[in-house]
Amino acid sequence: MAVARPIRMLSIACVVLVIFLVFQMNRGPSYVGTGSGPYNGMQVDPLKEITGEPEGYLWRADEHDYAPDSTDSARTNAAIISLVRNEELDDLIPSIRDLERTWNHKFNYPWIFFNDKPFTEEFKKRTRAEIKARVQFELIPADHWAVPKWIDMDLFKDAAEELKEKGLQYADKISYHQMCRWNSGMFYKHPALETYRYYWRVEPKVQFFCDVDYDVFRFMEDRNQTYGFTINLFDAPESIPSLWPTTQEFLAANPSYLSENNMMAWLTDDQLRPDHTREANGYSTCHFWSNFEIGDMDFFRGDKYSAYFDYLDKAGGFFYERWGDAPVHSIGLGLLEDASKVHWFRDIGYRHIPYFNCPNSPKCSACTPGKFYDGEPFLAKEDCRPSYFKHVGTH
Ligand SMILES: Nc1nc2c(ncn2[C@@H]2O[C@H](COP(=O)(O)OP(=O)(O)O)[C@@H](O)[C@H]2O)c(=O)[nH]1
Ligand SMILES: [Mg+2]
Repeated sequence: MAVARPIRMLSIACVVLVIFLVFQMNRGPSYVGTGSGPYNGMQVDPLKEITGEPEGYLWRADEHDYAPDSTDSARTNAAIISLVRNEELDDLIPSIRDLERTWNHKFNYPWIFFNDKPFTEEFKKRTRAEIKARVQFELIPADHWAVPKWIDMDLFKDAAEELKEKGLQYADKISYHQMCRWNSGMFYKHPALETYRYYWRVEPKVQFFCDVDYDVFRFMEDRNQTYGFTINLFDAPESIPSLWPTTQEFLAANPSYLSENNMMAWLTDDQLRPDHTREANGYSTCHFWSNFEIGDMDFFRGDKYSAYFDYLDKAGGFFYERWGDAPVHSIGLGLLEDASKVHWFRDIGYRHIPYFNCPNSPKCSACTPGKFYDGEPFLAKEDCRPSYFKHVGTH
C-alpha cells in the first residue's frame, strides 16, 4: 500500500531531525574552534598553530656538560620521580623509554622510584637497564602512607560505599585514597627528596611524543617558575563536594595567604560548566592534570601550602570523599601562588589515557596536533583550557 506523500515527507523529516540531534549530541563543545558566544577563552586551539621552544636562553646538552656521571655537570637540583607498584613494571618501561628518548638521554637527570612496598629485584634490574643516569629505589616511610589516626574507618567504609553507588571510580579502594593523599602532601617530605628542589612526575602507561632539546629544570629555575603542566581538565564533582567549602574556611582563617595575582577566576569559573561549579559547591573542578607535573618542591614545603595541606588533611576529605592530588595541588597553586609562576608546557607532547597535549611541531611524532582525547566524543567537554586561557592566559 502506497504511503500518502505528506506522511512520507514527515517521516523523512523525522529521520533527518534524529540524525541532526545525534550529531549535535556527539559534537565537541562549540567554544572549541568556532569563536563566538560568551566563552571566548579558546577560539582556536593553540596546539594547532606551529609550536616552537619557549623564548629566551635555554640550556642545551651540546653546549653544557650533562654527562651521566659528571660530578660538575650543568644539571640543576632536580630529579624525575615516579610512584609505582611492582606489578606495573610492564606499563612503566615504555614511559621510561619515551622520556629517555625524547629528553632525558640528553640531560641525564636521576630517576627516583617510590613504592609503599619494597621493589623487587626484577623491577630494579629492568628499570636500570633503560636509564644511563643514576637510579634510586625508595620505600615510603610507613607513617607517610598510613591512614591518619583521626580517620574513622567505619565512616570511610560508609562514605566509600555511597560514592561507589554514585559510580565514582576507585571510591572504595583505600590505597587509591592513600596515594592521592601522599601525592598531595607527602611526596616532597620523603627523605630521598629532602635535598632536591625540582621534580618531574611520571606515571606508568604515559607517552611522550616530542623531542625536547633544552633542560626543562633549568628553564623553571631561570624563569622563576613554580609549576608546569600539560593538560588542564575538569574533575568529577562527586569526588570533592566539600573541598572548596573547606578551602574557603582555610582562606577565611588565613586571608593573607591569598596571592595578589591569584587564579581565583579560573578556580571559580561558572560559565564553562555551570553544573560542575554548582555540584562542587563553588569550585569549577578545573585542575592541572597531575600525572604530569614539573614543579618546585619549595612551594609545597613552604608555610602556606603546608598549612593548607594540614588543614585539608585534618578535615578528612582524602578518605570521606575522594579528594585527588590534582585538584588539591591546583587549588593550592591557584590561590597561594602568583599566576605568572605557572607554565603551560605546550611543547611537551604527552598522553595519559584518554587525553593528549599534542603540539604542531616538527619535533613531534605519533600524535595528532590539537587532538585532545581518544574515545567517546563526550570527552571533549573535559578540556578546561578554554577557561584557563581566558582567566589566566596561555603562558
Ligand atoms: N606504590 C604504589 N603506587 C600506587 C598505588 N596506587 C597508585 N599508585 C601509583 O600512583 C599513580 C596514580 O595511580 P593510577 O592508578 O595511574 O591512577 P589514575 O591515573 O588516577 O587512574 C601511578 O603512578 C600509580 O603507579 C599504590 O597503592 N602503591
Ligand atoms: Mg594514571
